[in-house]
Amino acid sequence: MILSRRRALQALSALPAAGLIGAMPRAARAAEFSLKYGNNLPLTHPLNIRAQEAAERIARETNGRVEIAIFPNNQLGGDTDMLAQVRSGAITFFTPSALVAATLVPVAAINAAGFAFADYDQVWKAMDGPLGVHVRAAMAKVGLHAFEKMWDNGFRQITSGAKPIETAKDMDGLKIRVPVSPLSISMFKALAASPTSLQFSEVYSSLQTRIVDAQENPLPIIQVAKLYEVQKYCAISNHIWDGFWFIANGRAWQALPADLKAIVAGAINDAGIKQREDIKAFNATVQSDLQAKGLTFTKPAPDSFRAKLREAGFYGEWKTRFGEEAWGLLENAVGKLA
Ligand code: X2X
Repeated sequence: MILSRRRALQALSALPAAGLIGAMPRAARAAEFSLKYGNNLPLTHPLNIRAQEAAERIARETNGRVEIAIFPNNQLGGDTDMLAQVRSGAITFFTPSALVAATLVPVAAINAAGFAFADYDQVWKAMDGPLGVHVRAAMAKVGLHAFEKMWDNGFRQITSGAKPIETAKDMDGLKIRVPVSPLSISMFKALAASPTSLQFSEVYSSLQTRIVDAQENPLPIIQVAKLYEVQKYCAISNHIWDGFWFIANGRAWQALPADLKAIVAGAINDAGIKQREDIKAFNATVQSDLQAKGLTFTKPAPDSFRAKLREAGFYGEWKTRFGEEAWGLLENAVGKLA
C-alpha cells in the first residue's frame, strides 16, 4: 500500500494540540485509559472549548485513571477518516455531524430533512426525546455508543461568492459544496443546484480556488472557520437543523468499568448542554459580526424552497428511506411534512 506523502505528514503531525490533554494529577502516572477524541472543528468553536472542559473534569473526577487527548481541526484526517477510525477503535471518540454519521447509520440524517424544525424547542424535544432514542439505537447496531445529549451545530445557511440567493430560483445550477452526506446531495439536487460532497477540511480552499461557488453551514462555523474571507453573500435559509453526535467506539466504551463510564458520560452530556447554550449566545451576535466582516445578508422566504422540494418528491423519497417509524417520530415533534 502506498502511503501518500500527505497522509504520512498528517500522521506525523497528529499530536494533540498543546494543553489539550486533561490535566494530570500531581503524582503523574500513565493513565489506565488513554483515549483519543478527534473532531473537524477549529479550537475556537464552542464544541472544542466544552470538550476540553469535559476532558479536564474527567481526569479530575477519575483521579487520572481516564485521560482524553483531543485532536481538533481534522488533525487526524477528514470526517470520513475519523468515522472509520472510531469504528475500528483507532480513536475512541468522534463528533460527526448527523449528516456525516448518516453515511454509516442512514436514519441519523433524519433531523436534517429540509425545513423540518421551526425552532430550538422542537429540536431539543425531538433529539432529547423519542427521535434521539431511535437514532442512538441504530448507532448501537453498528457498534457505536452515542451519548444522550446531542451537541449543537446549528441551522444551516447558504453562503455564495458570485451572486446573492434571494429566492429558490437562484439555486439553479449553483455549484455548492455540501458535507459527505447523501441527504444533502439529494436536497440540493431537488433544489436544482449542482452540489458536490467535500470533507469540511477542504471547504475553505475549494471556495478560495473556486472549485465551488457556495457552501452551507451554521453562522458560528462560518465565523470560526473564517469562510467570510472567501464568500460575499449569506442567505438566512435555515434549511436544515444540524447537530453533532458525541460517539464512542462500542468495544472501548464497554471496556470501561461502570464507575468510570458514569463519570465520562456525565461530563460529556453536561458539556453538551453548556455547548448548546454557547451556540445560543453566539447566535445573538454572529450575524452582525459577519456583516462587519463584509458578508451581505439576504433572507429568502422558505416557501419557494419547500415547494421545490415537494415538487421534486424529496419528502416522499426520504420518508421511504428513513422508514415509517422514524418519520412518524419526526412528525410527532414538528407536524406533517410530506
Ligand atoms: O462539514 C460541515 O459542513 C460541518 C462542519 O457542518 C459538519 O461537520 C457537517
